[in-house]
Amino acid sequence: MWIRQTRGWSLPESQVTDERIYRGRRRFLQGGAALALGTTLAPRAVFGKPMARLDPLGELAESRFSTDEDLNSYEQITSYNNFYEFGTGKEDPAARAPALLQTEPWSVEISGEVEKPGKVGFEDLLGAHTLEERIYRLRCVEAWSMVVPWAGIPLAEVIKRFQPTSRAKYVRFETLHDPEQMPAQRDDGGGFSWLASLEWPYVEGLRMDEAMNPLALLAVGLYGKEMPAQNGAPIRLVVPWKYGFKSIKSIVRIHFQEEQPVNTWNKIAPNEYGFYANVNPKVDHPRWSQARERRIGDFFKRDTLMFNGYGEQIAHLYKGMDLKKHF
Ligand SMILES: Nc1nc2c(c(=O)[nH]1)N[C@H]1C(S)=C(S)[C@@H](COP(=O)(O)O)O[C@H]1N2
Ligand SMILES: [Mo]
Repeated sequence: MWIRQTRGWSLPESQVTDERIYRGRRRFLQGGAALALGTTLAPRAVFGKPMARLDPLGELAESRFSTDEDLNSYEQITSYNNFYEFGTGKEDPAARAPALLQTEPWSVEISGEVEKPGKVGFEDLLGAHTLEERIYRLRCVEAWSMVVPWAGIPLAEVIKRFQPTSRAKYVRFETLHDPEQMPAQRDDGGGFSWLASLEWPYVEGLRMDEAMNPLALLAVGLYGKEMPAQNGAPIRLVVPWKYGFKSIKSIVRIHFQEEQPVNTWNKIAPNEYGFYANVNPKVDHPRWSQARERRIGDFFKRDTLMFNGYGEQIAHLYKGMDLKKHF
């Protein structure tokens, strides 16, 4: 698949990448050396596709937005997923997506209120930008969380290239719709009957100023490698101050429009999932509390932070808004 550069801290295929080694490697490289790390550890199999088969991304720029909290392991991040196109179980995406999802070739359609609409190949979409590492907290609306070292490009930079018009007030994103690749989109819901009744594709949206905030990321990898299928290969959104369902996977369309988009979960259950979906410990889900969360791998729960801890960067976007109403 696409490889930008293979300098920096890219590793031999056989290098295992768990949290400890990944951190160690980053420190090591900051010290100036770049090669000759041990290769004696066996590659870690991640269900369908061993991570060793995913290409390294090359050098990534560091970001001031990264947290220094402990990372979740590669295995945790790639084996406990929500990607309903492949089933509703947390293990379903890892078990099914790597074999089914075809990410090559891939293109993204830019449409609606933009000066430069058109179909853009994946490599062209990325071509001009420097990949950054962004270590973000991810807080699912189901009250679990992880810390993930994403690799990607700021959404704002991509949006600017296509020159939205003054009528572009919102951005709508769509996931691939292909029942051959995504079992839940088949007539029988791929064995999950209630999924058959959903309207595909999965849709998400952001207000334009949210999309232009520097925290919003188009991610193409994690742990320094290409995006695993189950995490939304080859390109997905990451909006760290919002519940995980806003971070739409495997994007094939970015559409600019004047009206607020209707996002998939809002359509399914409008009283449970709003458009904004900002992480907010004070606004409970109708069926459970959002005050606390379980970090995957932890035994004890921890307090959930307002805006998932990103208020300094984004709280101003919601000044004067009633966050209980615009949940
Ligand atoms: N297309 C699509 N995108 C999706 C989902 C989905 O089911 N389909 N699930 C969302 C939810 S609920 C969460 S919590 C995150 C999970 O991302 P991860 O599996 O990479 O941790 O993806 C989001 N993006
Ligand atoms: Mo989620």
